Amino acid sequence: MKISHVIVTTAFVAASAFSASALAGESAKFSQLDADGNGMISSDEAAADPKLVEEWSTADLNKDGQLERAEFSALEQKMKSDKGK
Ligand SMILES: [Ca+2]
Repeated sequence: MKISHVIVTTAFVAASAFSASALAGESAKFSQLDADGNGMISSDEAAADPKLVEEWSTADLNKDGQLERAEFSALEQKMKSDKGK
């Protein structure tokens, strides 16, 4: 019981560290686009990046008109995998 708890906690910490470093990799571009620094890229801010405008409708996963970090990160992953084709 106690050991499995430690394993779960360790796995969670490892997963968090992984996603944090993945986010750090994306953050430069994200921060650059997030002109007002509110942690979201609005469609106005996205206009600075033609590629992002092109992908906007697929990138805005929850259709709230803003890209949060997770959505931006998912887009970067998608663009990377598209390139590999
Ligand atoms: Ca959104």
